[in-house]
Amino acid sequence: MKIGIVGYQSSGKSTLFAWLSGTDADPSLAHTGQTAAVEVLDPRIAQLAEIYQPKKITHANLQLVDTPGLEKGSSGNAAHLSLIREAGCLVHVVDAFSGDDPLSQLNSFDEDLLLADLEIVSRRVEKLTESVKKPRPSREEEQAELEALGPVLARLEEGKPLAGMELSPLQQRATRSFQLLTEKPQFVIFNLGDDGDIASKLLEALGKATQGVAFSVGLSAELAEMDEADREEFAEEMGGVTAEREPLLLKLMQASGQQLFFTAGEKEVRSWMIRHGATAGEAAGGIHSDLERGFVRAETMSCDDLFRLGSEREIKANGLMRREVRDYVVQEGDILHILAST
Ligand SMILES: Nc1nc2c(ncn2[C@@H]2O[C@H](COP(=O)(O)OP(=O)(O)OP(=O)(O)O)[C@@H](O)[C@H]2O)c(=O)[nH]1
Ligand SMILES: [Mg+2]
Repeated sequence: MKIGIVGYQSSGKSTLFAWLSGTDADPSLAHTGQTAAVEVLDPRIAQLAEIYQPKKITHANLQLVDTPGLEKGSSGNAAHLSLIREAGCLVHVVDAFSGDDPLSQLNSFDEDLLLADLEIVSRRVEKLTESVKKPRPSREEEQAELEALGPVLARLEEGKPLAGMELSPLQQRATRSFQLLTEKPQFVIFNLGDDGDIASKLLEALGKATQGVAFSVGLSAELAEMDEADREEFAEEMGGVTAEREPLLLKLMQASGQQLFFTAGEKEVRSWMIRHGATAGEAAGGIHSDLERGFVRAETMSCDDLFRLGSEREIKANGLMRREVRDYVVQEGDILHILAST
């Protein structure tokens, strides 16, 4: 899944992208967006490595996309919005360093996204309304689509994002190809200047429904470049406005509705990313399509149990190695060993 770094112009998106991915944002890709795969380093990998002493360690990747900034006051550049549409989750970088009110920027950006969705849905509804008047074989289908889109349109007209709305299967089908922006999970980063005092006020204003953090992207990136000795001193001097890369990546992963599971053996210890609610069969498919096709069972234990007991042998002795079937819903932190017939 792609995580789109979005926001108004000059809010610090490319600075965030460069810091998190370790690659400089390429200015020649400013209009098309730039993608990087970023390793998510979960601390449990080191614990697993200690137990299994593997030959190889591999980390799951997060796909980050640096998108061009939207222009304030314009209703959104269609080409830029279409790039954002491809992302499964939006990380909204808000300028909280220049003196421009961050909360009104946040609201107006959300409004821009909402208006873009509203335009798409209302255009489709208008088209269907005309179309169902004509006696055509597709009429019944179009009537059903029109009825499905009614409540979606009404919600957008009320100014509410689709993210909190329970969509019926028919509504999901009717909206899927639109890749609506307000349906995507959002994570907010208030990009602070060197003053951290406003952080708590900003985060409070976000409310419970939206996750977010407040720190200085620029200073965090600078800090990452320093050697260890200077780093601590600088971080202290900056009064806690900097953030650490690894925990932030884990937060972004969680916000995007994904989680980690692990595979562990003498050959390799590895983390994998799958969506919340995914089954053991899907997890197997993420590793290799052959494993999904020939899936027999998933021998499963949890990291917590393993770290507590110290070895797989102890896990088995305590009856904590489970045999799960294809439909088993994978839990965050599961260690899976997939058995498949080939
Ligand atoms: N004071 C301060 N300035 C920042 C910070 N982050 C970015 N900037 C400045 O904001 C300007 C834009 O930064 P970028 O990261 O290129 O912003 P962007 O969001 O990618 O901009 P566009 O791609 O043009 O939309 C640069 O001049 C940065 O130096 C920050 O944390 N603090
Ligand atoms: Mg940029």
